[in-house]
Amino acid sequence: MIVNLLLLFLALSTNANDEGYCDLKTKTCDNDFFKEKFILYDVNPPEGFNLRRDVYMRFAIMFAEAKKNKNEWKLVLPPWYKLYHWKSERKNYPIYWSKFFNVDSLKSFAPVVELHDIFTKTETNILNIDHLYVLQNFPDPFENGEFKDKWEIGGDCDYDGEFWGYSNITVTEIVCVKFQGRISNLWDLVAMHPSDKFIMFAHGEIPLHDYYGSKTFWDCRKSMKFNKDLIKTAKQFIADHLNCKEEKCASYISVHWRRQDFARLRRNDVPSVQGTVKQIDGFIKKHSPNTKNVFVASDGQNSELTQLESQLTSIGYKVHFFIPTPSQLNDFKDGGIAIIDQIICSHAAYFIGTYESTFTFRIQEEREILGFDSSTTFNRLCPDSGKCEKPSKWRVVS
Ligand SMILES: Nc1nc2c(ncn2[C@@H]2O[C@H](COP(=O)(O)OP(=O)(O)OP(=O)(O)O)[C@@H](O)[C@H]2O)c(=O)[nH]1
Ligand SMILES: *[C@@H]1O[C@H](CO)[C@@H](O)[C@H](O)[C@H]1NC(C)=O
Ligand SMILES: [Mg+2]
Repeated sequence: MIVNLLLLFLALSTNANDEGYCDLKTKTCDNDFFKEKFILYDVNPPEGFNLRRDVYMRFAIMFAEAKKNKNEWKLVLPPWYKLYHWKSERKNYPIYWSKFFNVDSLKSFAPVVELHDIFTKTETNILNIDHLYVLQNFPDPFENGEFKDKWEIGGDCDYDGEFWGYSNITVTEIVCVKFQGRISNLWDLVAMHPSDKFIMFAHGEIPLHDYYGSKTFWDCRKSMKFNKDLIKTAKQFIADHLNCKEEKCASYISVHWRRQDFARLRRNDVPSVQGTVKQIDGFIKKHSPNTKNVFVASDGQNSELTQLESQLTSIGYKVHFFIPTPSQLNDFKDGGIAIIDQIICSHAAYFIGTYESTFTFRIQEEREILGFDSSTTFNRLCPDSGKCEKPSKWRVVS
């Protein structure tokens, strides 16, 4: 009874003041947790880190917009777990967002919390999700030739994730939902069970941005600042090896040379080693003839990287790679090393990317935010032969 009265009081006091009266003034309100509500999401297991960053933005924008209408739901940041490309992680423990991002900066844009923050607040040893909505595509997205926003409950589905390896996350009810269109329509699903406290969406990659490339999109993107240690390490590398202490460097060009699955499966989009050398040389001669330093970010194998390096060196360039020490790798993880590569690429005088790689897209956005001229950013490696479409330009909006 006393507890109920307390809850009532808390509910009234929040209504009276949406700044969180209780939390700020009395500090006795750790019990705030009783009235908070949380939405978790997960992404199709095989998706990579950089698409997941875009999925985050869709959810973060959905929550930031809703917060303006005093929405009480918080977004739980899904830990990074068993990512396909992160091969050096032997133990597949979940990695929290603070390892890669500045979570305070994320919070300045949207009401987000790390999963461990809600773990420490539950009273039992179980985190129970009231409804887990498993999103699925419609078999035919075009009805009468038209793509329309819609959703429909029903059909068969399974949750194909693993709750980030936590066996103490449980679910009361799984709901299968065919869904297409804008992410803000997920609020209709949320509204079906207003007394839920924890809900979750699986296949969070299915809903789309309400407005891709809008000012809000870029505000969100700007809030995705990296973890400070990653920035520091990248800047130290740029200062030590690439002779630059500015934000916009003139002393090197950068290349994102995506290999692995791209080199195997996308021969029409990515060049051979020789083709890469020829294009980098041609690009520098045309745009920046005095540049000697070439920074290469790549997921390529050592043998390919050595070939690329020796061929570029033989025609007079100095090639740089960020090669982590074992302790840096252990500390930053594969994901952190990839971010360091991205930061170093972002500050270069010119950037040449890989066609349709989300890793490249994230670098291009970073450069837009830094204020580089778009012509220095939206350049791509072409296949050795055949057509080579120009990359799309997504310009920053302020
Ligand atoms: N360190 C480093 N890792 C890279 C590099 N390029 C790719 N990777 C790794 O491979 C992953 C790339 O996968 P995604 O994030 O899916 O990006 P993508 O595969 O280029 O793009 P899509 O699959 O088309 O979405 C990264 O998260 C890295 O782990 C690179 O230049 N440096
Ligand atoms: C679930 O397990 C993890 C690790 O085993 C633990 O850190 C976390 O606090 C647990 N969650 C809850 C709600 O007790
Ligand atoms: Mg990928």
